[in-house]
Amino acid sequence: MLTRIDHIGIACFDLDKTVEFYRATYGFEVFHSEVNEEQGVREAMLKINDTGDGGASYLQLLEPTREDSTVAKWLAKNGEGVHHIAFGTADVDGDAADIKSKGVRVLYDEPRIGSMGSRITFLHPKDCGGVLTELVTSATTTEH
Ligand code: CMX
Ligand code: CO
Repeated sequence: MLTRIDHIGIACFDLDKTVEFYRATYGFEVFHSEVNEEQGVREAMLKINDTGDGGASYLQLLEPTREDSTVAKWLAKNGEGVHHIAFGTADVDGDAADIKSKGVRVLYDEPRIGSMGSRITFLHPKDCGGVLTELVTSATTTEH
């Protein structure tokens, strides 16, 4: 069951500059940052609020680390902006299988590693009304 907005993914050319915009404008601080080589991103997670399922909602600011990454390709085509949304679930495997059975393309056969050791998969934007949609099970067990 999808129980929260886990994050909104925002693509940018300059992560440090974008982090500073969110700090100066809204007062949001970086909760966590990392490089995910598999996804080809350097990212900062800004925690906005805790959620009723024991998880939290974040903004995920994304800067590409290489030209052939999905985010670099998207930025070249669209410029900076909202890249994807992510729903949180305690069971990414079960929810992905359930959604796949409804005819929506799930991009990975098995969930991969996302922010903060979470397990993630994606739904094809062409099957989701133009919205690239991620499913996330966080590494923390508090939501179970
Ligand atoms: N949102 C909405 N539509 C998108 C999109 C996005 N983020 N990215 C691509 N599309 C659309 C394109 O506009 C294009 O549509 P048209 O054919 O109408 O022009 C179509 O999808 C195909 O796009 P493409 O540029 O040819 O890109 P690819 O098919 O090579 O890749 C996708 C698209 C979704 C398969 C790829 O972006 C992907 O695998 N995404 C999942 C991984 C990811 O995004 N990782 C970064 C974030 C990591 C994290 O959140 O932790
Ligand atoms: Co994401």
